[in-house]
Formats: sequence, C-alpha cells, structure tokens
Amino acid sequence: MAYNFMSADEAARLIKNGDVIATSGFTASGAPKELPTAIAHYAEEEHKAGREFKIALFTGASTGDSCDGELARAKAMSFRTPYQSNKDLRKAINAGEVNYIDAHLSQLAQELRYGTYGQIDVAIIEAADLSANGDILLTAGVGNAPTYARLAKKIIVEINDMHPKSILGLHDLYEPSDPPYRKEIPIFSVKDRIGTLTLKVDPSKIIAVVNTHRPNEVGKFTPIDETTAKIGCNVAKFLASQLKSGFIPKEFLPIQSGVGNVANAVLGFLGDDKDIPAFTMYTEVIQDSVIEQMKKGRISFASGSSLTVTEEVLEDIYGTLDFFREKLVLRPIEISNNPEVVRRLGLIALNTALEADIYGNVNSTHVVGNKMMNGIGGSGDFTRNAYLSIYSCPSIQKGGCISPIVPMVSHVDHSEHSVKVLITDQGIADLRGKSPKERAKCIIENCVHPDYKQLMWDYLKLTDGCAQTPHSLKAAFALHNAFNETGDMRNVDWSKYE
Ligand code: 0RQ
Repeated sequence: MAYNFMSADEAARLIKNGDVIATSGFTASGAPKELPTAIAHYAEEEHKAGREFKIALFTGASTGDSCDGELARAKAMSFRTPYQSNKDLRKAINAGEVNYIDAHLSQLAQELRYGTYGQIDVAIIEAADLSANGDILLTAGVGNAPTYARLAKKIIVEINDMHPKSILGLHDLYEPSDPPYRKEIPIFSVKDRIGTLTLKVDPSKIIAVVNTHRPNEVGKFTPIDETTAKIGCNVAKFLASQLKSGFIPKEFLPIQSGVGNVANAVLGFLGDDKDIPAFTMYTEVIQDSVIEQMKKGRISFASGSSLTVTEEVLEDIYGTLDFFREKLVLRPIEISNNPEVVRRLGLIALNTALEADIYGNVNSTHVVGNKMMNGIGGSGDFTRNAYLSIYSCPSIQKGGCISPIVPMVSHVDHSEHSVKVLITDQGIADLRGKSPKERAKCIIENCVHPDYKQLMWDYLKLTDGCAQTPHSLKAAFALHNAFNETGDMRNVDWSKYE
C-alpha cells in the first residue's frame, strides 16, 4: 500500500475541532512528538481566526512537553486521561480548563472497548518502522497502542528515526478478549512472551505518515540527596529482613517500582544491597536505575511498558541491543499492569506517597486534597494485587513546612486495606497484622519526623481514643488548615479543636 507521506503541519490539518485523539507510548517514551506540536500550532491559528479548536486526548500515561505541554499552552485540549505530569497541563487542569479523568492505567483500554468513553477518531502512533501491509514497529514505549490503533477510525503514523529498526524483538503485543470470552493471560514468569513483535493495523486506515527525528524527552533525575538515600536504604534493609525471615522466598520476587525521583533512587539502593539476590522486574516504567543495575548483573530481566530512560541511557541500550534484547520486554499497559498477572507473579510493589495517614491510607495524587499533582497512574493496579505493597515518602517536604504523614489523608487513592508497609527516611512501619490503633502507634513512632511526632500524639489525644479507628472529625485536617492559613503545618493550634 502506498501511504500519504506529508509534513506534520499538513497532517495536523486532518484533525478537526472536537476530535478524540489517542496516542501511543507510555510517559514521553513512545509518545508522538512532531504531530501533537503541529496540532497545537494549528489550534493557535484557528483560535486567532476566531474559531473553536480543542481535542480530547487519550494517552498511555504522561507524554513529553511536545505533546501535553504544547497542547496545554495552546489551549487546545478539552479532555485528558489517564495520567499526566506536565506542569502547564497540571496548571490548566487545576484551573478547570481541561477535564481530567485520573484512571487506573490497566483499565483504560478495556473501558474503551466496553464503550465507556465513546469512539476514537484518530490514533497517532510513534513508529520505528512501517511496512506496506500495516505492520508497525513501535519505539521505546507501548502504552495502549494496540487498542487505540484497532479502535480508531483513522491512524496517523509518526516515524521517528531516533529509534533503530533493530529494536524489532523488544515488544510483546497482546490484547485480551472481552468477557465472557476472556481467558487467562498466560504469563507465568516475567519473561514469558504471549503476543506479536509488531502492531498489525488495517493499512487502509492510515491516512498520513509523518517523518521526524526527535529525542525521547525523558527528563533527568534529581541527584540523590540525604533523605532519598535514607529512604532507599530503609527499603533495601526491610526487604533483606523479609528475605532472611522467609516471608520473601529465597529466589526473591519480581519488583514493581513507581515513577519519580524517590522510586528511581530506591531501586538503585536495592540493586546495590548485596543481601538481596539479583532480581527481576515486572513493572510499568523502566527507569535509568534499572538499566544501570542490569549492567551490573543485579537485575536479570525487566518487563515494562516503556523505557523511560534519559537520552544517553537510551543511546546506550540501542548501541548494545544484543546485550539488552534478552533482558527486556515492552508490553501494553493492560498487560504490564494486569491485576491477574500481578497477583500470580507475587510482586513486591514499591510506590511513592504524596501523603499518608497514621492508619496507612495513602494519597498519591492530590496536594492538600484538591490540586491534582500527576495522577494515580499504575500505582493502584499494583498496590491492591501485589504480594507486598510498600509506600515510601520523605518525612518532611518543603523545608519542613509539610509533614507527608498526617492524621487523615486529604484524598484517598490507596486504602489501609492495601498498604502493607510505610517507609520514610526516619524508619519502617510494618503494618501487616496490625489493628488501626496499633498502626497509628507504629507509624508515629517509626515514620514521622521529630518536628511532627508530638503533634501526632496530641492529635490522638483529641480523639475519644476508644473507637476502632480513633479520629476527631473536627481536627482531622488541622495540619492542612494550618498549612493553608500560615504556610507551615507546624503552626497547628490544637486549642481551636478541643
Ligand atoms: O515538589 O516539584 O516543587 O519540588 O511534590 O515530590 O519528593 O520529588 O517525589 O518525584 O518521587 O514524586 C507522589 C508525586 C512523588 C509521584 C509523587 C511535592 C514535593 C515536590 C514531588 P517540587 P518528590 P517524586 C507509576 C506509579 C503517583 C503515581 C504513581 C507520583 C513534588 O511518585 O506522581 O505512583 N505518584 N504511579 O515537594 C505538597 C505533600 C507533598 C508535596 C510531595 N504532601 N504536599 N507537596 N510534594 N509531597 C507511574 C505511572 O503510572 C506512570
């Protein structure tokens, strides 16, 4: 089939106001770059001409600035799901300009198939290669590409030659059937392959092909500081103790690790801890530290939905593909985060809390209860179903003005029923087998920063102390109120709540 090759600016004009667009990739990896920027510029032209132009955008997770950033700044987005981390988009979401649905990543593909969200007009797929009969070789991230491409009425392929054709073999693409015909997902070890190497689409749906040469846009990590180092050490120490006690089998269990600076650092420490054997990963994002530990022989295999690695690390992988090909597999998010597989493989899930409360409920998403940070991402997919779910966070934020451990979280993403261990730079709270009152004592003693410890005990004194989960509904958000009123949670005045 002869495709219509055109510039990104020409292809952008194929998009109409109100179109529902779905993009490949997971994080900036595998997400299209040239075309979303061109759509943003086209939207600006339309706005200048006095015409409405906004699209609804479905992705795998976050994308690069060339997609979320450009479209948000151009005010070209009316709707967005399932995850984002771009500062300008975050601003637009919190200003009420973009309707944002924060969804479990593993569920979005099936919800689209079930019909929850209506139809997709155009899927934009980043490719390393495209054959005449519609075989698309994906790049460094998969996300929801198989479902989006199959359901979309039309497809635009963005061929990005930063990704060599020799990456053929890295992907494993599989879409489950829907109930009542769904069968088990036959992954019994992290390495199992169950699908195809390329994405097969109906070539007649491809309305345009755009060529580009754009880097992956994965930002650098903040260098590890003292607090992050202590968290990392505590996580490694805890897992080593669980291995020694026999709770974790001697073969160890696959690790899932969340996104961000803390998660990247924790993984580095885990890899460096010689009390922990070389391990595998069944996760969604494969970050720099995974590749580093793989080169040291500490991680033997990683299954994920994207290589969310910095530019030089991606170049390193592509330059030594023979080494990495046997150690990596990239899957659709519906499979990398699949609850059935997570539970079967018995993952150790390591995610980061924005805020946790003294009973073990976790807020991953909302700053002071109402401002969206990024989104729940895959954390819920893993937390509820893992063999062991661990949350970590620093014991203070913003120079001590915020205690991420509070009496009651201002938003709940992961409830006390799923969170098994809480770890900060101060220490480890193992919540397994503990009642709410025992949990509160354990968390305050082990995880809360010294500046906030007495405040937490004072809070408990305000409760009647005898209910199953002691709370004072009047005082539960006193720390948040103090922060909103004075900029520092430590200024809480308990006398107001007696
Ligand atoms: O603010 O950026 O102004 O410095 O939040 O915090 O400590 O740098 O931590 O980069 O690891 O991100 C939870 C957001 C942590 C992330 C979260 C402020 C803090 C800082 C970032 P600055 P750190 P990280 C896989 C699984 C949810 C999704 C998830 C996340 C900034 O890990 O989005 O786990 N997780 N998905 O100062 C006010 C608090 C705060 C706070 C931190 N209590 N109140 N501000 N900050 N705690 C990913 C995918 O599914 C793709």
